[in-house]
Amino acid sequence: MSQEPNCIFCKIAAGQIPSKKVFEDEDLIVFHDIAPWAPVHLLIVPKAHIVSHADLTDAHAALAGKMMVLAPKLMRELGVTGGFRTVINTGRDGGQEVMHLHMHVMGGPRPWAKG
Ligand code: DGP
Repeated sequence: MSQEPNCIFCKIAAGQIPSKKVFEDEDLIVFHDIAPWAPVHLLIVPKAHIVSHADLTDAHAALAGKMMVLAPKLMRELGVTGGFRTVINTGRDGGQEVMHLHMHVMGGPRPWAKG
């Protein structure tokens, strides 16, 4: 599993930095965003250090599919019944701040703080 020593999400995936974790398996870790925009705001993060959505290749198709399928499952488990938003910010112009691929999954009753 490729890791970057200075990457905050690699450190969270390795358990070196605490997080409010809701799911983990061999490929993915999911935790609550530290600065939530919505009542439930999760980050679905591959454990491997992939910089952004723009770095995905055909070899990542199963991993990307797993992220997609996990989002509604976790929202259901967390009691989000009214719908949710998924966002992947990509690169500087896409508003990406943490350079380790992650999918935001946001739900819960509106209004939200942003968005
Ligand atoms: P983005 O702009 O898409 O790169 O979003 C990065 C998100 O990561 C942002 O909503 C805040 C969140 N975040 C940054 N550092 C941490 C951290 O140490 N812990 C957690 N749980 N979330 C973090």
